[in-house]
Amino acid sequence: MAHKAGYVNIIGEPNVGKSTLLNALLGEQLVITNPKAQTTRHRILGILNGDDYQLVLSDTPGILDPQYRMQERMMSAVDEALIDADTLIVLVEVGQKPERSENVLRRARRFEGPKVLLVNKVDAVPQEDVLPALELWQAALPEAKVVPLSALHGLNVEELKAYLIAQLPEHPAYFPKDELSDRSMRFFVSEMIREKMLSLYKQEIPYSAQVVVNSFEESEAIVRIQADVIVMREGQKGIVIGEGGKALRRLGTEARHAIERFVDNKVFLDLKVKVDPDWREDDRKLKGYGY
Ligand SMILES: Nc1nc2c(ncn2[C@@H]2O[C@H](COP(=O)(O)OP(=O)(O)OP(=O)(O)O)[C@@H](O)[C@H]2O)c(=O)[nH]1
Ligand SMILES: [Mg+2]
Repeated sequence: MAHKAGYVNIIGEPNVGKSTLLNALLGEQLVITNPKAQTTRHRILGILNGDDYQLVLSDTPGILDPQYRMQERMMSAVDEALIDADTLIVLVEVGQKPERSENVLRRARRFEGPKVLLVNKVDAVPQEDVLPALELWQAALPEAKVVPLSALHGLNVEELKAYLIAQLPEHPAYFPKDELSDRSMRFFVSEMIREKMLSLYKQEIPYSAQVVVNSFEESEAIVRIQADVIVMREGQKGIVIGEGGKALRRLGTEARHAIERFVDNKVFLDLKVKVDPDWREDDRKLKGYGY
């Protein structure tokens, strides 16, 4: 049987459910999701392997007008995903207005291959609101196949997966067939810590923070991890640590539980908080952090 493989890349505004969709298609909680916007900062591959196919899915950061260097790097990651896509998924959420989504539509129109526009979160609105939304988006991007979706509750996810696999081009596998992602365990650990920061801290703290895993030592009985949380100001460091270290302990405990589920082992997590005022603007540092 001929082998099929291709890239299917997901783009959209922040918070529309791109990462939730990637996880749903993979059937695994691979990438972090969160009700706060700008959860995803990198292009992350999730690879779905079958005997005769390999579907390489890309999650990307939500499209925005960049305000600082890190956000510029995030938008470069989006634009890279438009270059190698065999099929483009444009994800929008029901209620979103096409006329306010020019940043997304402009990129979608430029892409020359097949496009699927998914209207997500249809579980969250009355059923009679869905059809008008589909019609609006079909008019905005006439060449796209427009489909309603609930990435969270699985509506149309299996159908979408079957469609994406069916239209893959004949091609050898791009990655070893036992790989689930292009990213390392250390990367996913840092993401899980960052996701807990999004949940636990208000306002600018999560957006000013970077997490770096310095060591990851796995033995049969336990995984020992040391990670730094890097923030931009002393005041933020104080908030992350909290009174008597309470907030940092809570972050450590919640992150540890998430990491334990991910690695399926006991975890010892040592978290340190550091200040680096310009990490979001400094090209060399951003590069070091994988942006
Ligand atoms: N009701 C409902 N909520 C959803 C659905 N899909 C995603 N969500 C929620 O929407 C929020 C954002 O989801 P994410 O997957 O993190 O969104 P994203 O597009 O990756 O966001 P960024 O990475 O910040 O750009 C989370 O709270 C999800 O649980 C859906 O189908 N229905
Ligand atoms: Mg995301």
